[in-house]
Amino acid sequence: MKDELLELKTRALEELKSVTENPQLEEWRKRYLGRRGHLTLLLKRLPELSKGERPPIGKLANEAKEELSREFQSKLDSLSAREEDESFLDVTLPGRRTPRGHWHPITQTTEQICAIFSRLGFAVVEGPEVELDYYNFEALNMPKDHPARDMQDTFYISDNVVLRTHTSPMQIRVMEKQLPPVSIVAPGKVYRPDSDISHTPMFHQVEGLLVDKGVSFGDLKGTLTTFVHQMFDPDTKLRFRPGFFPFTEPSAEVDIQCVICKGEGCRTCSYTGWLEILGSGMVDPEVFKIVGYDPEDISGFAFGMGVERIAMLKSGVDDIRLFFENDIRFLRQF
Ligand code: 2NM
Repeated sequence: MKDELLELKTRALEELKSVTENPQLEEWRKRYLGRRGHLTLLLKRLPELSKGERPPIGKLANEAKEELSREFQSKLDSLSAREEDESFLDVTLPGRRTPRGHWHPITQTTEQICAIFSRLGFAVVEGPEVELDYYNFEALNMPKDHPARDMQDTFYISDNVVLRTHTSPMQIRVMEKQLPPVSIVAPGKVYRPDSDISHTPMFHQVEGLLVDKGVSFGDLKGTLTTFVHQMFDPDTKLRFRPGFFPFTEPSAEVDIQCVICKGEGCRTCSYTGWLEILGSGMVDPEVFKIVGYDPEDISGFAFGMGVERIAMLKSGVDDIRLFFENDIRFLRQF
């Protein structure tokens, strides 16, 4: 039994040398030191020995068990130390990148529009979304009984307070405070109670105003042509069509050659080759009188555009609602 014991110990220590992983080590422990392990079973056979043999073999067996347990523990320590080393000191791991966000595509488009007008000398002004009926309608030549009020539905907060339906109230606020020359653009959220495939109850606009001595319709055309050429392809064709707004006379709708088919005719432009992107006109003398400007002395032009529509045309997105669902997989693409 003594030879058996020594041989067992040698074999166990030899096998332990080749153990490199924790599960393998656990297998080894079970095989030799477990309840049904080789060494345990051998110890159980001690009573078979004669009285004289039992003490020296017993001692030898206990020493073997202690040695194997010690070696097991030191292997366990070295394996877990190696694991820690690897997780704390592996200098070949790539660095952790800080996740980077970006502005919402509508914010990006708003900034692009405003940047173009900034370079043309326009100041960017912002104001309240909850607005007095006076600034949203009355001062823009739309008194309470005016049929033009039906042109767009309105969210009313109270009799005299509304959610602004356009950003033009800002232009009235600026003209009230400041004498000509005035050149401003007003970006921001506007609200109208429509909701279907092509309308959301909140959307974004940029409206602009330029007032000075001798401002002409030619200045309007030149400014908006420059804008379109900077926002879209520099040789995009434009078309000025007669239109109507209560606050401008004359008024013009601005079409651009379809950005998808370049005027050939496609689904986006309803096979007309043209897309409407702006409303504009010479400011009505009535509006100037309301803010205390003398229409005999100065003149001006104004314009307004929907930011979502421009963002859709520039990016090829065909459903406005995607901008408001905030699905990160959609937004990440901008
Ligand atoms: C538009 C179209 C035409 C406009 C007019 C004014 C103001 F205050 F000067 F009278 N602000 N914005 C205007 C003119 C807006 O949006 C389609």
